[in-house]
Amino acid sequence: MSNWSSFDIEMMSRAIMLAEKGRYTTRPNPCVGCVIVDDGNIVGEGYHQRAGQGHAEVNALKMLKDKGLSAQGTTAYVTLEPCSHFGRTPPCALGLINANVARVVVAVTDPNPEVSGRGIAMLREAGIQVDVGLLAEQAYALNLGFMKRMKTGLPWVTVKVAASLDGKTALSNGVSKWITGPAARADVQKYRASHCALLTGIETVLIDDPSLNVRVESLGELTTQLGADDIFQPLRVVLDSQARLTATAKLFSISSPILLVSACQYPEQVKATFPAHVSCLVLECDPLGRISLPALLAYLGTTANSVFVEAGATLAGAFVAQNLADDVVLYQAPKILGSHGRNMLQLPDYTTLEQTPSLQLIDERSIGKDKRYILRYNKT
Ligand code: AOF
Ligand code: ZN
Repeated sequence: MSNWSSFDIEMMSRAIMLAEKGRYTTRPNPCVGCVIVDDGNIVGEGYHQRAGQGHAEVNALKMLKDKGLSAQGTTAYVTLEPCSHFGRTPPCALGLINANVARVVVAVTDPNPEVSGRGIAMLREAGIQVDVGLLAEQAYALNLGFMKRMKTGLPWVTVKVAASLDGKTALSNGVSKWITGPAARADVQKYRASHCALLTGIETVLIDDPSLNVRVESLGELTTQLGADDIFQPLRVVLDSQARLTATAKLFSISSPILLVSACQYPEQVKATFPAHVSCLVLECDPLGRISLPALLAYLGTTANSVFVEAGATLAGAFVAQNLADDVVLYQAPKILGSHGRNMLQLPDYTTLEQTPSLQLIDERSIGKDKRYILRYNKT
């Protein structure tokens, strides 16, 4: 359908706004919002808060029920196709059918192979009018990671870089603290909090000894909105091809899960000192002895919608050079570190402009005294 009324647009915008509230808590499920309208009035609304809990439609229908209202003859606006499968919860399509909803407006179809059009078919078979495609682009953008993983089995990859105006991350002698300011660093915490997995390399762990967790106190108003218990700690992934890491790393002192990926087994006596929240995975290497990033992403894609790469120039550059990044988030500080400073990305020597990565600027803004650019790869 293409002739949407301004009322339809207003209702779906509201459903998208509701879906957005689940951004930090629904993973690996998608963010979904639902608004139920009776005769031009919103009578129920809801969003999916957590995997395992009620879907958006169920929460919206519950609001009606709590008010003692019937959903008979109503219109439901849903940002994602209602599910058709018995997962952790029963099918939402069935819930809408049983509630006698008259019309369902869907923003985007659900690429989950368990659903993928069947929710819409179920509704139509039950005689419900279903209109699809309203504000599809915005609704799709709510769940880039979920959508990509459902379609390809791979997570959405965002590579973070913090650099100077001249694209350097450190002086030639390695001095790097702090290139960007506190506001940019707090912004990074929000990125961490919204991702399923954080990825770094052994060099960064050995040199910087990061915790690589979400620091709740840095999330500002988000914590009051969510409650500290709702803050999700992503899986921390370290690429350590030669199995060099030992249990003294600061990373280990925080109890959220860690995955160490190497090309050979860790020595048994070292492994024995790893705490229980650490697991190890051996993956194949490329001819240069680097862990295969496609194999890594295929593995992470079994559970993670999104991966946030916070690594040095070699690993971050490898994602870019191998065309495996979806977004680059670049924090740029108003500093100049000089031509001998360290490059932000280690990349091949391109000889034609056609070989260089093709990026589109999605967003550009000031964060404190720094700039943040979100660049998206144009994939063919
Ligand atoms: C909907 N409404 O609000 C959401 C949907 O494990 P479950 O039972 O929670 O099912 C998860 C799947 O359901 C998820 O992969 C996606 O296909 C769909 N999510 N569907 O109708 C919702 N969150
Ligand atoms: Zn559902």
